[in-house]
Amino acid sequence: NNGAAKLGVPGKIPPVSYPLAEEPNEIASNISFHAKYSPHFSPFKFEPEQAYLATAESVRDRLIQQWNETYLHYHKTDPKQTYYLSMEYLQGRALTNAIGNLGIEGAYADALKKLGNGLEEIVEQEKDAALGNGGLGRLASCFLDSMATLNLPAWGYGLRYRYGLFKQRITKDGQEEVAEDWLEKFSPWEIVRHDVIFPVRFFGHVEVNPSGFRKWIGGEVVQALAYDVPIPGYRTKNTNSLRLWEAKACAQDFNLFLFNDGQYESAGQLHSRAGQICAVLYPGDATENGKLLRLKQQFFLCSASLQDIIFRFKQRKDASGSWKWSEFPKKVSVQLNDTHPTLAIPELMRLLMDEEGLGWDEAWDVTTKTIAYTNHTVLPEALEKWSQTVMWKLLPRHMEIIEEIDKRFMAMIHTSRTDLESKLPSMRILDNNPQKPVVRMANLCVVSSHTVNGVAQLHSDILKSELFVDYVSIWPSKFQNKTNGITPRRWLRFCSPELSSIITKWLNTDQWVTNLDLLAGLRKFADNEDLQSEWASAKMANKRRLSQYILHVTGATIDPNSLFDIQVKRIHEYKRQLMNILGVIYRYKKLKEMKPEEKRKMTSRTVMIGGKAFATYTNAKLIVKLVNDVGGVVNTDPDVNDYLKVVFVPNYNVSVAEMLIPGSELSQHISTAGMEASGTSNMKFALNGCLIIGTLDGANVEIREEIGEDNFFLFGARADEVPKLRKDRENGLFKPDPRFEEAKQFVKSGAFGSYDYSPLLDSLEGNSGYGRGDYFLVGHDFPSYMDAQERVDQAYKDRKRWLKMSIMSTAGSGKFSSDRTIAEYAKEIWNIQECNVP
Ligand code: HBZ
Repeated sequence: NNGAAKLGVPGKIPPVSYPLAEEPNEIASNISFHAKYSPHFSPFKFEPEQAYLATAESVRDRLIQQWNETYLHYHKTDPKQTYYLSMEYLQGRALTNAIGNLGIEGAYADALKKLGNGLEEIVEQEKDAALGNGGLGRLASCFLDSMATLNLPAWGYGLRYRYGLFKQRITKDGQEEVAEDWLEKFSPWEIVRHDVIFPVRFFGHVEVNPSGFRKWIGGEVVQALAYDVPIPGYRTKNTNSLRLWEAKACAQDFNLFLFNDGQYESAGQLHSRAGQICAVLYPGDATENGKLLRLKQQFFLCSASLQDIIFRFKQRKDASGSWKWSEFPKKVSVQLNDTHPTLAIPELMRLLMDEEGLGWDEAWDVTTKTIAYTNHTVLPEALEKWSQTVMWKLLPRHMEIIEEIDKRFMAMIHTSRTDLESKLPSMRILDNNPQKPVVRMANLCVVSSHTVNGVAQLHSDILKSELFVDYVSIWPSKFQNKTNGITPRRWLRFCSPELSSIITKWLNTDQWVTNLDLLAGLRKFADNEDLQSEWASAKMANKRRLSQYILHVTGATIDPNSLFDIQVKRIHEYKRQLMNILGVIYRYKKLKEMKPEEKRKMTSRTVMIGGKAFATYTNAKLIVKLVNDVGGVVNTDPDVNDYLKVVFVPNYNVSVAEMLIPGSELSQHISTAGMEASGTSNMKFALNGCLIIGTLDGANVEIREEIGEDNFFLFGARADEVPKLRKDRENGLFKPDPRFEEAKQFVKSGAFGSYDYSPLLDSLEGNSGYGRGDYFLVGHDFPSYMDAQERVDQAYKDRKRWLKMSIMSTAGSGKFSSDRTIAEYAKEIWNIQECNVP
């Protein structure tokens, strides 16, 4: 282990002169240089694919320079640093973001033109890095962007999955999942650090020596190898790192004897087992094997990251040339992105006690002052619980530590909070139910973290009043809210350059890109006809671009003059895509019944729905199938085609979002109140001047407050009404709206084919139980949803009013910058300051 190299501290490399190109001719020659001397294809080819890689490598040179300066500066100044631990990052593409943040898009576009290529075409060559599922993963990526932009010494840690989120294909049977090989043709954005490698153990047993010292030994050991991805800030030198771990076996794990004996599979068994760890994002965990693999992934991330963090802490010695462990929380803060990296808690305890020789109290003090936890869900089925049996097998020493934490927590309750004794069964970390003993990861996080936060005000309130209510009385100041945010760079400045220039022109500054509150300055122009007409043409340009894209990927022709109504997010029953499509079905039926003169009064709509369903989530997949089938019928029905089109947008991902959101006019955020922790696409749509139809759920509540209730199409039950509505339904008190019945009946009649949709339709019937009895209250909210849609149609007919509402949405979006969110984390949880690279 070469410490200096591990830190990336320059000094060993002899001075080198490699001028970074500044003007288009030099850049063009630099790109050609990469095409020639770091070739990835046969020579003499310079097609878009090669041009992309050469361009990316040329941009990467600049990032590496800033990156090295950042490393060195952090090393010298030794500030307190935050480490964001997340099993997921949804980075999307990097090229536009990198040149945009560096402020060299013009020069690169000109350079590429000289080489006969268009920048737009080149950036399309890049595959999305989709190392995440949805909102939680994309949030982590937005946070990285803001941490670098705010010059915060903060790093991300994650896993380098070989196959990220699957590619969604739509066939006649609905969704099909295909492995997505984002590394197939090499990623220019990752740099392997062959010198940054740590051992990670699994299985084995705990050995106790005569003095009572405990040590975890045996089992199997794999190596965690670091791959670093540069994270440039916007117009700043600070370039942080996203460190992704890959699992590797050692050469000595390859059994040459067996291989030479012809037993090829046995010979490479350890290599193939190591390879499984980072093979896929979220391996199916329906089987015992799947569960074990997912737990291995989680521990692998935690152990490698903490070893690296401790190594760095020890490198940055104080003046006396050593370190004090009590200083650790003053130099290190660790944020857990949901419970997925919870094992960081017992692993930090183990490293401090068994490897560094600290006693329990000292180790516990360091751990609890270091770790903070973000919760992203209150859905009971999404709260992680790990089988104690599996944990004892895979991580015996960690289970000892978890038992001890649990024991000490109980002792504390018995001695100082006897009033909570009756609550202990649900507050404990261990659930020792003999049928199925489990570890409750969220409870472990709450007990062991100095801070616990929710991701929107309503969600944080629910955490305090329901999920974690009993802990609040012990540690009232432990609980905070940190309303999510999105990066305005990717989600406005780069994805909608047209609208961005208009904003810059009217605000007379481009400072809004890093100070999003300045958008409020647009309010006073919301009625201005000139702004409105510029706004409308930027929107129209984006709608045209989107129409071309839809034609390209689905073959559907859509009219850019129709209202573009979009719902894109993971498919889940609580997000209620089913309510959306039933509304469309009702609309279609009515259109078919109308006389031509009645039809002509209707607002013409294009409804786009997109999102991936988890591979084993049957009802979610049925929703995908239904939307596609409805599209198939509606889009080929000449009776309605001037008024309605329904498109399922395949393979929704970050890049597709960058195309859809700027072209949207109405977006749907219609989850059952209390179930969507925050939502973040709602913020992206509002920022792009798209109006929201939505429930009072998650961040919708705050968005509506910021942009004004007149600019938000609200409907549906409030979170506090939901429990009673479910009860009422059980008691037979629910009376369905005729429109709801008519829509369901129309599906049953076979209007969209003979496919068996009964599991979906049945989920809306009955009166009890989860997944039955319309748990998500689609029936209850349907009439107010349809009324809100009626208000949308009316509002769209008044062009001036609509444009004003659209401008007001953008103007009111300042709060939802992830810069604001991250500044709050830095000040109120991490206690870190900016560390500007000179
Ligand atoms: O996190 C989402 C919430 O549903 C959404 O409301 C919120 O805005 C967002 C960011 O805070 N949660 C997820 O995206 N969750 C997951 O993707 C997930 C992944 C693996 C799991 C469980 C959940 O095991």
